[in-house]
Amino acid sequence: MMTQEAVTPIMSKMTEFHDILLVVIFAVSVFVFILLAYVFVKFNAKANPVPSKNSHNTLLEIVWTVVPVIILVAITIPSLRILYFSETIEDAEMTLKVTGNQWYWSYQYPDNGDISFDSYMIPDEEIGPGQFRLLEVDNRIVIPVDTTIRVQLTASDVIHNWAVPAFGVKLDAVPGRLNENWIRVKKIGTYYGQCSELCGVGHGFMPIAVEVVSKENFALWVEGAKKEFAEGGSQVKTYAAVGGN
Ligand SMILES: [Cu+2]
Repeated sequence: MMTQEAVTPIMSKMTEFHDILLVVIFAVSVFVFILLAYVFVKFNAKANPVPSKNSHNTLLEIVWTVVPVIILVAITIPSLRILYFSETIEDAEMTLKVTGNQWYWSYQYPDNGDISFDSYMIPDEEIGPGQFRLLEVDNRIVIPVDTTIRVQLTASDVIHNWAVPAFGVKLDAVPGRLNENWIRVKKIGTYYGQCSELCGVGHGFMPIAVEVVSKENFALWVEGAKKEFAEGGSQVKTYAAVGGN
């Protein structure tokens, strides 16, 4: 609810957790609202002309300290569980290396013939019908469906952040560091994300577009992309451009 449809195991867990938190937040808000309303009605100057002189109530103070602490600890446990889950990469079938640059992304496929390319946003004046403004790129990432992919992140200049909401990935790309995460996308489709670390004047103009295709079509794309990049040639890097639909 309210988040993009979850297409990876990490995002499924995050969405479940989000829906639980929503109930907790709602319950706390309603409780506080009822208390306030009670005070407004019962203790205003008209209804309660002689105010009480109490300034302490030990039991009440312990309760209003301990109960929030219990709630926070209860939230921490599932939260940390998801964090560890996202950082434990089991049996990755391939690696996607992502490098943030001012202001575009570079992608490398070390397990697929070491394909590498840059991915720039399509500027407004070149945007075509059906393309999302500020989200579409010249070279989309293409990855296979139902495949565990290790995502490695770094940057060449300043800190960027590779964030794709439907994948539940939002991780800093830091110069001199290699951060890791993993994805396993269960649904063929096109997914978008954006740089989510303020990285300079072009921060809002380095989107992420990911095309998730069947394993067969991915193999086809790899063959096409290898040739294109070897020839240092044209911008034919999306799956559709090498004969897909
Ligand atoms: Cu950036």
